[in-house]
Amino acid sequence: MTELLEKAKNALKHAENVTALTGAGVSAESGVPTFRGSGGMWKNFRPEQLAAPEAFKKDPVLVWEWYNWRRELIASKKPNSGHYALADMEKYKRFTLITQNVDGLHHLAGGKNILELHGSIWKVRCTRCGTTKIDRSSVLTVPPRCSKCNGLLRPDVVWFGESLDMRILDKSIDAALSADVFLVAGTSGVVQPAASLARYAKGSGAFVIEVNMEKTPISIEADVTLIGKAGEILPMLQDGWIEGR
Ligand code: BJW
Ligand code: ZN
Repeated sequence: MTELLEKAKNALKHAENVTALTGAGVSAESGVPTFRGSGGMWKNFRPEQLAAPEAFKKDPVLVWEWYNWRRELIASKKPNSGHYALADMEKYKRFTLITQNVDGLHHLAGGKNILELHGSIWKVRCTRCGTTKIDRSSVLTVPPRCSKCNGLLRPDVVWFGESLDMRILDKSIDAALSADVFLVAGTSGVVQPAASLARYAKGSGAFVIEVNMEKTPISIEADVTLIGKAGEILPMLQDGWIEGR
């Protein structure tokens, strides 16, 4: 582990351009449940059953109840040392943070150049007129309606089978392709197209560092996989980019 950690720190030290991709594991130590694994269930529903347009069409109240539960839970959580370590990188490197997380905790930690690949749980979008707005109230009347056209509002997040925002995806691909170091933390690496970004980065010559509690499909691409908690390992890597300033 020490040798791998030193290798990763050395790559960060010499990098000019760093891109990170984060997933739910980075927020796990803040108390936000991950999607897959033991903590991912809500009232016997798997996230895949609710984070889907078909589920919303069939039962918008049920889907909104799940989102309300998550909004309330996330509102009570704070960024952890992993979020803060990543926010610190912006001071030293050309840095892009791509996150699959919708919780907003990277912003709360002070991060600025953030691409929210799967949207934000704090934004709502009208299914009729398309208006989007930020709504941080922890409990919305279920199901909420648009103040302009009375259409049904939905969370402004990306569900399974839906296209990602192409501007954000294009910027993410550019950031992956231009990175000297691509740092992947806390993602199971099973959801596309996010999971392919490490491969794009690797293909264009980046040194790929993975931080996770276990090996994932991304480990094949990774030059170094550091097994452990993001909230512990990311601050350890911090010396690498600070030394390289
Ligand atoms: C720790 C830790 C600690 C724990 N420290 N680590 C190509 C092949 C096959 C399928 C597809 C494909 N292209 C597209 C698809 C279909 C689909 C897909 O990927 N399916 C696969 C699951 C098979 N993708 C899509 O539908 C995407 N759309 C798309 O591509 O559009 C074009 C298209 C349309 C139609 C057909 C084909 C293409 C959209 C995907 C949207 C994902 N949405 C969600 C919900 C967001 C909203 C919400 O939050 O409510 O995004 S699903 C959920 O998974 C969420 C997450 O962002 C995403 C990824 O999860 P993540 O972050 O990796 O979390 P976990 O829980 O999986 O993993 C946590 C990890 O942390 C674990 O590894 C732990 O070990 C680790 N960990 N504690 C460090 N302390
Ligand atoms: Zn509307």
